[in-house]
Amino acid sequence: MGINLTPVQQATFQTALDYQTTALANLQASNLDAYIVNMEQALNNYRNVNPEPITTIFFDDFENGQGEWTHGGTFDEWELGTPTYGPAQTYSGENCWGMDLDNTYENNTDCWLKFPQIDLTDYSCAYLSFWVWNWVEDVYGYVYDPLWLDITTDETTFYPLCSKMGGVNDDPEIPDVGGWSMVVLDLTKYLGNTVQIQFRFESDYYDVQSGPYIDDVYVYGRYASTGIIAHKSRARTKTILLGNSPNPFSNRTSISYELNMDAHVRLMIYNCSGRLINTLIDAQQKCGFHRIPWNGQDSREKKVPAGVYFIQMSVCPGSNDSINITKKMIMLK
Ligand SMILES: [Ca+2]
Ligand SMILES: [Ca+2]
Ligand SMILES: [Ca+2]
Ligand SMILES: [Ca+2]
Repeated sequence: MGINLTPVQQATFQTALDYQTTALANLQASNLDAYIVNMEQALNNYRNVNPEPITTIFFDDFENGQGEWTHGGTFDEWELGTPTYGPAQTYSGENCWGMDLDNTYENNTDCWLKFPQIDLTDYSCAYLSFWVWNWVEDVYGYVYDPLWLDITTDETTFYPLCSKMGGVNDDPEIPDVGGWSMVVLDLTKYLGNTVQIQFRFESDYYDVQSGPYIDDVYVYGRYASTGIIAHKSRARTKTILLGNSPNPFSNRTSISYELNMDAHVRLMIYNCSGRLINTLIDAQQKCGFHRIPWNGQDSREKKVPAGVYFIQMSVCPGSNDSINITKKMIMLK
C-alpha cells in the first residue's frame, strides 16, 4: 500500500531514490563530500515530488469594492480607495486600503481591518502575502505607532501572526528604501482550521504620520488530497478515530479517521445526554484516510447549542462484528 503518483511524480521520486542510493555508496566508500552532494540532490528531489500545484485560496486587489472586509475600533480611519496622502499611487489599480487616504492617522488609534474568513481545512501548506506601504512614527528603531497582523481560529481569541512593523518610508537619509513592499507570512500552523486574520494598527498620544496602506492580499497553498499528510496517514494500518480539529470549535470542525480495510462506516454525533444529534456518514467507504466536516448542525440543519458532544464511529467490515470508537468534542458559543 502507498500513494498513487502521477508519471512525473514517479520519475522525480525515482531520481531522488537513485541519488540516495549513490549517496549511501559514497558513505560506504568514506567519500563524505560526495555523500553530502548526493544526499542534498536526493532531498531536493524528494521535496519536488510535489503532489499538488500551488493554488489560490484567497485573493483581493480591492478593485471590486469592500466585499466581506470589515473594520472598526478607536479612531478607525481604514478607508478603501485611491490615496492622495502617503503613497503616490496604489500598488495595483485604483484602490487600496489606507489609514486615512487623504491625511495622517490620529493619535491614540487602536483599530482593525478584518479579512473575510479563510478556510484552510484541506491544505497541506498555506501562505499569506500582501503589499504594504507604511510610514509610521518610529524613532531609533522603536516603533511608537505599530502595524501588525493577528489571527484567530475561533472568531474570538486573536493571536499575533507577526511582529510589529516599523515604517518603511520614513528615513530620508536612505533613498529608495521602502515604497510598496511585499510581506509573506507562513500559515502552516493554522492548517485544518477556518481562520480569520486582521490588520491591527495602534498609535500613541504624540506624533502622527501618513500611516499604513495595504494592497493585493493573497493566500495560497497546496491541497492535501494526495500530499505528504495523506501519504503519512495511509502508511498506518489501524482503524482509528483520530478525532476532530479544531477542538474546541465554534462554527465548524472536521472529523478524521482511518480505515485499515474497506468497510461500512457510520459516523454519528451524540449530545452529552446520549441523544443522537446527527449522522454524518452511513456508507461503504474505502480503506485509508477520511475527513468529514461538521458545521455544528443537527439532522434538521439547526445549529446545536454549545457544550460537550461525542463522535461515535461504528465500523463494520463485512460480516464481522462492528468496531465502535467514541471521542469527545467541545463546541463553544
Ligand atoms: Ca489595488
Ligand atoms: Ca486622520
Ligand atoms: Ca505616535
Ligand atoms: Ca494616511
